[in-house]
Amino acid sequence: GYDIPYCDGRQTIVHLFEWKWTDIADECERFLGPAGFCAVQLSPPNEHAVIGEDGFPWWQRYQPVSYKLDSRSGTREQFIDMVQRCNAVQVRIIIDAVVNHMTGLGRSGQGSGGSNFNGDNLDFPGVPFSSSDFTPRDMCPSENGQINNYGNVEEVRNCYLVGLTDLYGASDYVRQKVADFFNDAIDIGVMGFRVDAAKHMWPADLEAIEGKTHDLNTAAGFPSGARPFFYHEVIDQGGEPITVDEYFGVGRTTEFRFCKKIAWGINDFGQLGSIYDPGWGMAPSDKALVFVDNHDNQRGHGGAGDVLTYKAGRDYTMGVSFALAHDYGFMRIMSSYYFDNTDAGPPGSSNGGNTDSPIINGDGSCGGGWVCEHRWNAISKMVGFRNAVAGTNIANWYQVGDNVAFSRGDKGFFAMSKYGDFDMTLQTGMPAGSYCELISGCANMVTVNGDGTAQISIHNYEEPVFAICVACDG
Ligand code: QV4
Ligand code: CA
Repeated sequence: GYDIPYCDGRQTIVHLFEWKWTDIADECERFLGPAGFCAVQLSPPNEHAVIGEDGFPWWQRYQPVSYKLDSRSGTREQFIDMVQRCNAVQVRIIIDAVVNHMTGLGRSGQGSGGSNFNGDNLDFPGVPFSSSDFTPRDMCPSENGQINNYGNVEEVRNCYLVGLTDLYGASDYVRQKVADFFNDAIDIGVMGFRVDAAKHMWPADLEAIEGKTHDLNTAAGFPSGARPFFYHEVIDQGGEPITVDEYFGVGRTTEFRFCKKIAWGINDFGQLGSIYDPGWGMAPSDKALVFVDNHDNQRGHGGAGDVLTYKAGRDYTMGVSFALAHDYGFMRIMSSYYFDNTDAGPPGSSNGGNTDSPIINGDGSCGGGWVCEHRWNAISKMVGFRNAVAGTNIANWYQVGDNVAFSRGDKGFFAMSKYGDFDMTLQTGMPAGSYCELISGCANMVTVNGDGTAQISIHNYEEPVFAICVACDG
């Protein structure tokens, strides 16, 4: 199926939002491989509009001009080199695939790869796409051709999303062009795709496109017959006719309710016990792609509201740590750059639209405008914890007031205390032994007794998180 990542048991994707390919290749080698990450989700790698009049915003990359691998993040050659270098250290590459639409109406000129285009004329010679490749106007029921009413399925899928020229996914030519784009990436060695705006595409069109894709490249280390990994951006918070389950046949879906659940749970630990809420229509674990925040909802775009971000650093550390300790869904971590202006592109971009590289400080943190949440101490350690406990379920649940703890089968034990002040003997479910507490870097050694109990202590206000596991010592 399309819902299985091929990561040798590694359990976490990191979205290196707006990073350059050369920097991602370096990051795979110097950090992501050793830390046990499964994959990197890229910003859209294909040619996009260049929108200087709005200061080269991040969202220009969601306005495709062609499927040439030539974007603000780098050239085709740089892309290929990144894929190869990351694959070599077991870190896979996932593309953010924008295939519901091309640029907005009113946009024209030259894309990031030098192709000419004219949005108003539905003319994208770099593919090429022309007017017959866009959804016929009479298939869109709204008066102005735009999506205004999310209660009307035809409108959501056949009209223009915020003025973006909508591709006609029922057309065999369009399907083939998209599949060619996917296959080019697969043949280079990419593992998977985040399908942008999938809610605005018909599941049958996605099924047809995915059916045309190649198996993953065995020369890149994938098993023979392995299908690409797909997760679909479907913002379903209940209350609309389009629901995540319509997409389970074509892969996983993004589970935006998880973001809210985590935010509410960190606010009130009493709610942490029902993070996965099937009664609310949340995707089952093996269909859910989960995250605490993403590039949209961290800045007030799609799915925003009640979301933790790097701006609430301590709460964010708790939210991501808890999410990584939990057994629900396949996890993606957001890695951001600092922003106040929600349109702002990456560091350096206001000056001509290019991107500055992150600076890696001596203590492992990032500088140069990059937040690098994936390098935060507790978060990166919990990535190792999640790998070590993969395949186990939550057991030995304890939650009283502002403290929570649980085991993952008999392989690991996690605890969190909101104000960093906790001392208690708890059942860990783990074999007797002496364990290194991960977040403290083994400064705290923990003894699990013959009956599985252990003294659990947390005395750290900034990182009020505790984790031990069988297969992650040292
Ligand atoms: C403007 C007007 C429109 C007008 C149009 C006319 O607002 O009313 O019709 O001009 O040309 C940008 C601008 C937007 C502009 C549009 C078209 O913000 O004002 O329209 O471009 O030029 C990102 C940003 C959008 C941005 C888009 C394209 O979030 O603001 O639009 O990129 O540059 C829903 C969807 C969900 C979506 C979410 C944001 O269900 O699928 O909205 N999320 C994904 C991505 C997201 C991206 C897109 C989809 C589009 O995660 O980052 O939108 O690819 O919830
Ligand atoms: Ca559409």
